[in-house]
Amino acid sequence: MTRLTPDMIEGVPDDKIDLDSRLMKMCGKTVKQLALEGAGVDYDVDFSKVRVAVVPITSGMGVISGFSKSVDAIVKRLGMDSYVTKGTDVNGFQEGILDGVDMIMMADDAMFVAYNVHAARSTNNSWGTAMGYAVALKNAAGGIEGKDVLVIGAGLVGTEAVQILKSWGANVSVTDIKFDKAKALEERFGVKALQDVEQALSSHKYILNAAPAIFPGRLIMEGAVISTPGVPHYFDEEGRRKAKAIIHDPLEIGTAMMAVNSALFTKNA
Ligand code: 2YJ
Repeated sequence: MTRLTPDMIEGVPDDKIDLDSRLMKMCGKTVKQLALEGAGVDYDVDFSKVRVAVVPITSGMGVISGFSKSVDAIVKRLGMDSYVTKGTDVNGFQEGILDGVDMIMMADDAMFVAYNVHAARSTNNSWGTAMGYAVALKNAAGGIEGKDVLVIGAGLVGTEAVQILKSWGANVSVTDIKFDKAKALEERFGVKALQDVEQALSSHKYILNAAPAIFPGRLIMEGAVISTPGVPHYFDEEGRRKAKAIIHDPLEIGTAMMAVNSALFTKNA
């Protein structure tokens, strides 16, 4: 899993109007609307009574400057009542519990979770990212059932994305620079593993990229819709011109998806 750097999340969440207006243009929905759809809810939900503690975690490679503040801001934008705990790690967790919060969000180097205290259930960022970007792809593609979709990357996010897209009736192919990883998903989920990444790219209009990737413009299909949580990724001018939509943000879509899903475990809305 890629470790975010302060650079990547500087200014996250960006001006809300910016991400929401970009998403509106490409998908016809805001971040919150996409997250609600991903959680299986087709109406607006008032989250103002949901209290969230974001706990900075110092273990492993330590606190990423701006990370907790960004998560806090993203969750606030969904209308939740959120704050960053003063304490870190277990101390911060306990601070949230004693404050009576409904949800605790925290991340170390391997795992980022939204833990719903009442339901004793957590939503993790791999699923949140896969679902958030899959819903965005589905909306930008005008529906995904029966369409050929390429998932690039057979890691944690790619594995979740393959299952989600397949469950929506897409014809899913998966590719990975380590072909045996793609092959393993073929065997587990009955999707198609493709070895030639260039060939796979140039023959797909709908792509969910869950890996660091370079997208040479000559391989991008005219009108392609590329939903790409994977970082770093690079598109040249030709690729940007040919693609109908390139959906990306460093943190917000996956985080919003996790928070909304977790909140709905106990919200009888
Ligand atoms: O609390 C902190 O500031 C840090 N412990 C945050 C660590 C954030 N974790 C990562 O960057 C992970 N590699 C995964 C994040 C997944 C984002 N898609």
